[in-house]
Amino acid sequence: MAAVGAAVDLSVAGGMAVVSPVSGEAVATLRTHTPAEVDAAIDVAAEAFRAWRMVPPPRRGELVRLFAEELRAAKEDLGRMVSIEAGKSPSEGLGEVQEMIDICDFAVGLSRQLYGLTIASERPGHRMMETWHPLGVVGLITAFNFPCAPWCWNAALALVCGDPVVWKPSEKTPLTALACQAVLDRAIARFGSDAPAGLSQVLVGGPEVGEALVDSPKVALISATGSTRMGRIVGPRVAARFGKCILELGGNNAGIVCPSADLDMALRAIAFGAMGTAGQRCTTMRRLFVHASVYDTVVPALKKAYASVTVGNPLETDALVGPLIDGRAYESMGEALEEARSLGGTVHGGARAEVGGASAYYVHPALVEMPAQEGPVLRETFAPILYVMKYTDLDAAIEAHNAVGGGLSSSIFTTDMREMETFLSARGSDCGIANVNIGTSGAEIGGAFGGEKETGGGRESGSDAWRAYMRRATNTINYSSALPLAQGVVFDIG
Ligand code: UN1
Repeated sequence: MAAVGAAVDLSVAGGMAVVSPVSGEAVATLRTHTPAEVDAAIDVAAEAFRAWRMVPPPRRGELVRLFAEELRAAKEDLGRMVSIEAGKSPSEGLGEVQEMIDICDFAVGLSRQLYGLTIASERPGHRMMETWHPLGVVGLITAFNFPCAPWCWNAALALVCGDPVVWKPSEKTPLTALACQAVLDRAIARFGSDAPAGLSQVLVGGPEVGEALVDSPKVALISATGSTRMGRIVGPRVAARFGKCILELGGNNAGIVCPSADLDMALRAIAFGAMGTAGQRCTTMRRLFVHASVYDTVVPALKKAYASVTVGNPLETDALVGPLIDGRAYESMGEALEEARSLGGTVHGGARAEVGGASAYYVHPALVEMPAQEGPVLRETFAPILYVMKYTDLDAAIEAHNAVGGGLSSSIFTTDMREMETFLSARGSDCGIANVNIGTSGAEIGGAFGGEKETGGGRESGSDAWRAYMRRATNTINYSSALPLAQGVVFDIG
């Protein structure tokens, strides 16, 4: 399994440059894997599957338990790597590694709970049961903003389910991926020889590597995290070969602040949800509907929070807001704000912050009061922009809340039980995550993570997400001595 990772030379001229958003400067150059190496990696994984599927699941869980131990030991280093490559604050970098540890702990327990049902048969002397078998090679495609946790949400489950993994990380964050693989290799070395070569591999390269995984009939499941644009390409291509897919795509997430809300609690949650990770989470809060009766309290308080938030270098400070990933992200933010202004929006904040050099892009988060939900409010812009709108009727606010793509995460702030239950009901939030009195981001791994709209409904991590990494067989066993009726057919069995 180390063979492919070890083929990466960290100082190859003409290779793929890895730029840290913290400084805007290159921190490494990697040789990318050739198409032949990508094919070879998939072949090795397919071979590994034949062996790994026969290792008893609790034993497979033991590997993930050892991996969690290694992750605990490497937590500081990995967290710092996340800060260097993705520009996250130290606490967010460490938080991401903690999510990896959490899903490993979850998966260890799961390795003893891959239950199937026993089903009452309508036929006398028959028993039916459901068996869950390993699925095959899992291809993972991940995004820059969470450079390690989503890989682990998938990999920990895939490994206990009996599936090898081949990972294509974002071109922007391959070093974190190689570091994760190195940590897993330590666990594999301790585990023993029943871990086949090729159980986990990292492939460094551009879209062509992802395409090779997507199109390979040897890859049973593609689990991809990224933009809806990427999902629209991946989904149909995997479907065309009848492969399985988990898509974890964008979110245009919103909160609703009701008249009875605990405003202190709401403001803290909104500030963190909208500004944390510089708005570069799929769970970032991007829209806010505030009841007219509290609008003039909430919006000035938010303006104050926005004006005072610290924007800074994540390697030197614990500022809540670090850099945008690159110049393109900065441009998209500017375009969205310009469009909002042209539609009558009032923009507070949003200017470039004087941190880092000319090629680093730090911004002050933007709060935008909008007269209506239109233009950029309907889109996910991967930057810290929160659009605020006033409402008077909760049903209308819920309608507006649901009138966008995404459908990933949502929050209501209320102490009124009717409002809360309405938001959580069938006519409430249409998102995969519907929260009460907490923000949209920070989902725990215990809940299946994913959205319900413009995401393919994919779910990874907790709950019963493991089923996607396995195949189900229904077995019928006839233990009766009565011969089945086979009208008109004569059997001669001597
Ligand atoms: C993402 O933004 O891609 O809920 C994932 C959260 C994190 C996961 C976000 N646990 O914000």
